Amino acid sequence: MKLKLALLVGLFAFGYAMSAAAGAVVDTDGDLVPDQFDNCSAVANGPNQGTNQVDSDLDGYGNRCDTDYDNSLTTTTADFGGFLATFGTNNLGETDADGSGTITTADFGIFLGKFAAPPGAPGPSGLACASGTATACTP
Ligand SMILES: [Ca+2]
Ligand SMILES: [Ca+2]
Ligand SMILES: [Ca+2]
Ligand SMILES: [Ca+2]
Repeated sequence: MKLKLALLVGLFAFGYAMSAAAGAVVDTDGDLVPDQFDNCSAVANGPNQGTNQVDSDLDGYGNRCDTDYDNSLTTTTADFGGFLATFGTNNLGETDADGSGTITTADFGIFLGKFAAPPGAPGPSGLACASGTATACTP
């Protein structure tokens, strides 16, 4: 009898541990958006940040981690040209990396971060449909 009880308690503990692991929500950047729904899974761009998942070119990578404006999968001087063309404007496109509504030196700092680390690929993104190309990502 005692053995059966111990076995039942053991199974319950095992089942509880497994269900807790299965329900675990991973949010690598701690921005309140779980990784599998986060279009910048390594950079905070959730509800408490101005960007909140904004992805102007719909490629599955949020503006906050996508400085590849021409969708070449690298961040180059060609992308810098795209940035310069909008600098100082109220363009609400993808060069507005921080979602402030104006293209400023803060956005340039984010651009430089990617540019200085070749290839400066967009992402990472937790969305399965993220392509980094002109193909729209519809989760
Ligand atoms: Ca997140
Ligand atoms: Ca994020
Ligand atoms: Ca994007
Ligand atoms: Ca590019």
